[in-house]
Amino acid sequence: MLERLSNSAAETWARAQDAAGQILAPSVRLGVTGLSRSGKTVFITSLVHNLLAGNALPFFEPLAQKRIVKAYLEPQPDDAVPRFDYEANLAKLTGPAPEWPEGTRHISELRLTLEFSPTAMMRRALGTKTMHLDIVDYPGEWLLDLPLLDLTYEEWSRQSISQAREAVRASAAKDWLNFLSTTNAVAKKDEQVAKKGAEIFTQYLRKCREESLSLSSLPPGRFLMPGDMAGSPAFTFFPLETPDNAMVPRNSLWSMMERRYRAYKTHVVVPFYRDHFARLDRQIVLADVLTVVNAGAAAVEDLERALTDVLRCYRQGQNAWHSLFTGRRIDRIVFAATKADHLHHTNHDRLEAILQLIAKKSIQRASFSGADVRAFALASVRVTSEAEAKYGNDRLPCIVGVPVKGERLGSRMFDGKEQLAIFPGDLPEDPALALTPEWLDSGAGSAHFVRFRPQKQIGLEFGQSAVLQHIRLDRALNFLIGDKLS
Ligand SMILES: Nc1nc2c(ncn2[C@@H]2O[C@H](COP(=O)(O)OP(=O)(O)OP(=O)(O)O)[C@@H](O)[C@H]2O)c(=O)[nH]1
Ligand SMILES: [Mg+2]
Repeated sequence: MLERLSNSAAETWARAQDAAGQILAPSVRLGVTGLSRSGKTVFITSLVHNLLAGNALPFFEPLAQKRIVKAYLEPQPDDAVPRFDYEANLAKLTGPAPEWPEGTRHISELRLTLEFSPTAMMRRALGTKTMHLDIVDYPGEWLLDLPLLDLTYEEWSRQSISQAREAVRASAAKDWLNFLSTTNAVAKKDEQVAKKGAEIFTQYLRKCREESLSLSSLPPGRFLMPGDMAGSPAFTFFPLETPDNAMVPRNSLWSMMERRYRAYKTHVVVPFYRDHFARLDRQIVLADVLTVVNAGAAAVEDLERALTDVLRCYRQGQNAWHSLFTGRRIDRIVFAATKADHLHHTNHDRLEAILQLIAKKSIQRASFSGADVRAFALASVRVTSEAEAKYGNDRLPCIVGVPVKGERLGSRMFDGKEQLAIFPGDLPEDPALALTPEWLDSGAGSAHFVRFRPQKQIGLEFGQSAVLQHIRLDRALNFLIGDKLS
């Protein structure tokens, strides 16, 4: 396996280009990832829009200090990666009938160029400087594949089967475990069994991802998020119980699965690592933490496991495969809890504290050091406002918004026009309490969440430009790139 990991000519060329470009105008490659529906597309669209429009980002120091002279989009440096469809996404969010952008299934990239005046007097005297911000949007499912590079097929099979037997996965895993119990690993290889097994295994992973379970750690990532190679043999495998026999026949199902697992790593995981992951400077990992908290203790634990795995990928020098690539070094990582506008502002700090605690535990579990890791709670696009509702003698802090058509709350179904004020519930002040199984599984955490529509921009009909409201986007941005603009 390892010899296949050696640097390819393409990688060397990409790096030479990177290095040459750095001299003319430095670039920062920012990876934006998170599981499906975590809010990557909306995050990038809002971030770029707010920077291009010079909107209020009071905690983004370079802008607050009026040092950003110009911001504009430029063609991206990587010809083989699709461009992030910024214009279409923005048009959806800010059109006359605003909608959320479509889900995305591929990696994409966008280059935003910033001209800025440096902070130091001496450097400022030399004029403005230019920095390219290359934003790379890729599925978190692919990132969670990187740990597979350290696992043999046998180790991965053992791990996957023992996870499938965990109580929380019991109902989702039933069909898959039944199939496994009737499958003989040393029987003759059979393409139809391979196909069927991969299908049932994928269905199981899909069920684990559904909102009621909201599990995060579900490799192989391309089973859920295939990209371009869907249906190829490298995708047609599944875990098997380790056979007792010392000698496994070469034409057995086990050997076939083992070879395909290796092919998956060679043709899918390694190229992703080499061409994208190893070239990043900064990383933000988005997570829909509220949905995870709502799903209960097992989902939170799985998020923690996923973040631990993510951090292990960044432990440079400690992974066997890491040393084979001379990648850039990620020195700042943000974990962000998205959609904070589902909570009243009095709960934003609490949500952030919960994610901070999850991150802290993950850092410990991964024995991670080497990059500065921060946690933020944010809403890339704020679509709710706040109000107080009288309830008996109490006044409840509510959020107000227009639920997406077809959303339900109890027996009520929404038409996409009606406005709703709900009390979304309170997170505990002490984050440690919020992470106890007692609280998570007591139902106390299951706030009433519905998806809200983006709001119509006021003033558009008078020719004013759109302003995407956000919550704390500027703080995350300042940590991610503020220092590069000093
Ligand atoms: N209220 C609120 N909802 C948000 C916000 N960001 C994202 N959402 C919701 O989350 C959904 C998914 O957001 P996307 O940005 O498309 O998520 P993604 O990670 O790009 O998803 P995939 O492309 O499917 O992987 C949206 O359709 C919205 O319903 C936010 O800031 N506030
Ligand atoms: Mg997307």
